[in-house]
Amino acid sequence: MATKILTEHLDKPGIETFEVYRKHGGYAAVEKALKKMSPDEIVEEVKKSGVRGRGGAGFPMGMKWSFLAKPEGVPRYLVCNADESEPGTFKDHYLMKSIPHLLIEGMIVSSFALGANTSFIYVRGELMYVIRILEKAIEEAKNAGFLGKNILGTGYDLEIVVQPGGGAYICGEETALLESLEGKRGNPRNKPPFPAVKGLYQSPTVVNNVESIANTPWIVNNGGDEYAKIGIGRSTGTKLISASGHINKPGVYEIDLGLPVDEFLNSDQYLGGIRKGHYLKAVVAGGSSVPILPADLFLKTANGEDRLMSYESLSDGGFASGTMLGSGGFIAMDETTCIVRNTWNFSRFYHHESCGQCSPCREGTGWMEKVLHRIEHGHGNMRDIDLLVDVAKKIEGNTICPLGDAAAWPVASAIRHFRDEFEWHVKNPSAATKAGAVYMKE
Ligand code: L3W
Ligand code: SF4
Repeated sequence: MATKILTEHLDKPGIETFEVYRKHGGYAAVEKALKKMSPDEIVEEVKKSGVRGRGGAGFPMGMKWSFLAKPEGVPRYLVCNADESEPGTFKDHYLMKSIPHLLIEGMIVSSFALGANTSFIYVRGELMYVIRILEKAIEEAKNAGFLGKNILGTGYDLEIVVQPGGGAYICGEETALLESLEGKRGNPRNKPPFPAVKGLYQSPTVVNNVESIANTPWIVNNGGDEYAKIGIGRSTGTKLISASGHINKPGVYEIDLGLPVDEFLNSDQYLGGIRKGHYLKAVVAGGSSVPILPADLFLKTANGEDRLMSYESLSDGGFASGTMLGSGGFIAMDETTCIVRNTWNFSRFYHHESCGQCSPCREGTGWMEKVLHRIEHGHGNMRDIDLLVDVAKKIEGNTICPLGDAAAWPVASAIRHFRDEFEWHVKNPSAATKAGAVYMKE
């Protein structure tokens, strides 16, 4: 039986309103945290839960909180990263529009734990209607005494500000987001210093993803130990997965971490299998930034074990035969997918979204896009395939922010696992450029 931490009440009519959310136990965590717990006790519960950042990096949330510097007289900030722009990822959007008070409740509990009196939710600018939903939820919470001055008579003050982003993918990178929040161009900063030491306005700041923060009310209500019982190993709790592609039941699913990928893909409770008459060719499990895997390697690890939906199992085998859970943007591709075209498409995205600060990313993403374009359009040669591998290698690990790696990995992994398809494009330019033409392995 799947655990429902974030989605339990989504089927309740009117759950987006304060009244209905409260009727179903909402804001109990705020009462408990502010009246019965100290900030350090909340941090301790989050540490015990083992919950890891749900935005893509999977960094332990409690550890990040405990890194927050606390210099005397300097304000601290909590910033919620709701700039969800990763191709294939749409779970934060779904959560915020369906149950906005869960995020607001999580923001209050987390801000209290971190000692923040002003907190921000930076929402991708295209989601204006979600911004209005969040602003309404904040107003309702304020009217009920859960936000503003002297919350529930405890002496704790908190304001939450919703800030629309400007539509740049790079502003989802935490330091670019902080620059943008300060009113500047969203260029990532060099790290260290990490935001926990010097973040917004050079003050200590925690940046957490929407889903991460939405887990905190449950952790406060039930305790970190209970949370840690869900999941597998160091992949504790549940995870929202945005599922798309050639599956029967696309959508957002809350799964217990550790669910076998075969069950997730093929059971009726989840994705319902690949569309009728087709079979799985490849999977991108964690958003476009993670390595692509062919179906056989996706279902079983290199050791022949069943692959699980967990941070560890998905990355088993490193980049030779593994991938990453990332942000949980699960894209299934059947045999009608052209891997070269798909890789070119991802490359186009990263080239367009590169901020241009560092040469390996600025130039490398452009070169990869150009070379992939010519292979896809029948003008490539065999040396181009190795050139792509070489450019990807030169980007990886040599840039200010992870966008460089995110651009390199899909290209490197596509060539590693589907080299014959790239070669087929070069050898058969007229066949490859025909509308709908796809390489079929003999
Ligand atoms: C204090 C230290 N803090 C690390 C903090 C750091 C950050 C977090 C993780 O990239 C990935 C990227 C995308 N003292 C610290 C410390 N921290 N050491 O921990 O840091 P990091 O550098 O591992 O990752 P990141 O920069 O947060 C995120 C991948 O996620 N991704 C992203 C997709 C985008 C979305 C979206 O649109 N919503 O999810 C998908 O795979 O490629 O690798 O907070 O400050 N010593
Ligand atoms: Fe900008 Fe790319 Fe460098 Fe990130 S890696 S700072 S996006 S140029």
